[in-house]
Amino acid sequence: MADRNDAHSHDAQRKSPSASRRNFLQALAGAGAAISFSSRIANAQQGEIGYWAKDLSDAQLTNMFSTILKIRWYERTLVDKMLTDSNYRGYNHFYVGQEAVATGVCAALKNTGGVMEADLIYSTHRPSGHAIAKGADIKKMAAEYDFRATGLNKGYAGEMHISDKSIGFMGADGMIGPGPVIATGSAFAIRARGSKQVVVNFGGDGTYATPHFHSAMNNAALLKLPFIYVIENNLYHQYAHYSWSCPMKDIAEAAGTYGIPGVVVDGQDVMQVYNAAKTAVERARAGQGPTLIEAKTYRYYNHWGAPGAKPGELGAFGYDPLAISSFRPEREVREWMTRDPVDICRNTLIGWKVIDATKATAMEAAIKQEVLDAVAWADKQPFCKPEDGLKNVFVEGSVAARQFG
Ligand SMILES: Cc1ncc(C[n+]2csc(CCOP(=O)(O)OP(=O)(O)O)c2C)c(N)n1
Ligand SMILES: [Mg+2]
Repeated sequence: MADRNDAHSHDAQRKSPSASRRNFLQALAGAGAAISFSSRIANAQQGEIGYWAKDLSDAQLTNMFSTILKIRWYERTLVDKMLTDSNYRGYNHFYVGQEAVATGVCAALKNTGGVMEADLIYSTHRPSGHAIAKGADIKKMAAEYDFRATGLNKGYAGEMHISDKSIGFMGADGMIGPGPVIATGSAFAIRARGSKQVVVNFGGDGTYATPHFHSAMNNAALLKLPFIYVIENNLYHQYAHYSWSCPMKDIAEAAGTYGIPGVVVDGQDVMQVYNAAKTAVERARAGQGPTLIEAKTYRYYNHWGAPGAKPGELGAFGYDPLAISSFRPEREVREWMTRDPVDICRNTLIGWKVIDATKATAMEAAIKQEVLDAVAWADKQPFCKPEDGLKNVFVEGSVAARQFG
């Protein structure tokens, strides 16, 4: 595990931290370009990616690692809970393996100030990573996932509809498709209002096959909206390989159809994701319109819940009883696990001398404990009262009928 990033960390260990960080980024950008760009996308994006990560402070970089760890342990804790605690009422779609995508994107965004100031993100049916990276409170999330009255959304959202407007986390979405249309509507409102916010829509590879993807991209391009579509291509939608519904190797190629930049990044490497997201955010804030980012990534668990997983062990293998047959070989899961986003970020930061191995290990232990405490707190929270079920559905009080102002 420690040697996996030797190619990256080797240089870094011999030179000064800043020089090695630069070298690393150049090597990384070169490698990224080699695997990432095809046809006209290459012309649109090469040289535009920028080496933004080098401008981050040590504190910001450490924070990225902390976020990746928080997502990882929040979810691993809930995997174990689903396997061992029959009282747990949550049903979760785990994001483990994809942590670097949400973390890298949200590190490039403004995450405070509510809906009128923060950058906005629209999430999916696999929302934990997006919510945590945007800054949601994991205690309230854990309570919400178990439908407790003190949860982030008073226990009526669960995982599938969780949201937190105060940080610009506009919500999970159980429907595959419509999210980007709503998100481009937000981007249109932002442009009309003249604020400098940016809207990010996260979607899986499955969303490429929906009309909403193309409608959103077309309108965002036509209207030059401050909009970023992040496709998390984890190779499968439920139990179908993405090539069954997308004729191209890279979904990002679709950007060419709409005349906007499309970029492919290694979704296991938070720095690559951050670089691409930061470039897209700068472009959107400058009024130059949308970008499509495709992050190549992988989920370690099955589509839904914890079938095939064992308590205390990372990943789920073998048959998923919900699938008709084994939809992915065990060796594919294990191969992706050798490019783990936690390890890659950890090794990068150690190579850059931002943290050392002792600190990295201590951070992981502290975060694991923080998550265990959050889930223990959630377990003690009250359940929702049935008579409260119809509260918070409609606006209470008076609402003026008006078109403007
Ligand atoms: C409109 C609609 N059709 C079908 C489903 C059932 N469904 C839930 S998740 C999913 C696959 C999503 O795949 P992808 O977008 O690649 O995201 P991933 O699960 O891989 O993160 C499907 C088909 C749904 N939720 N909504
Ligand atoms: Mg997918």
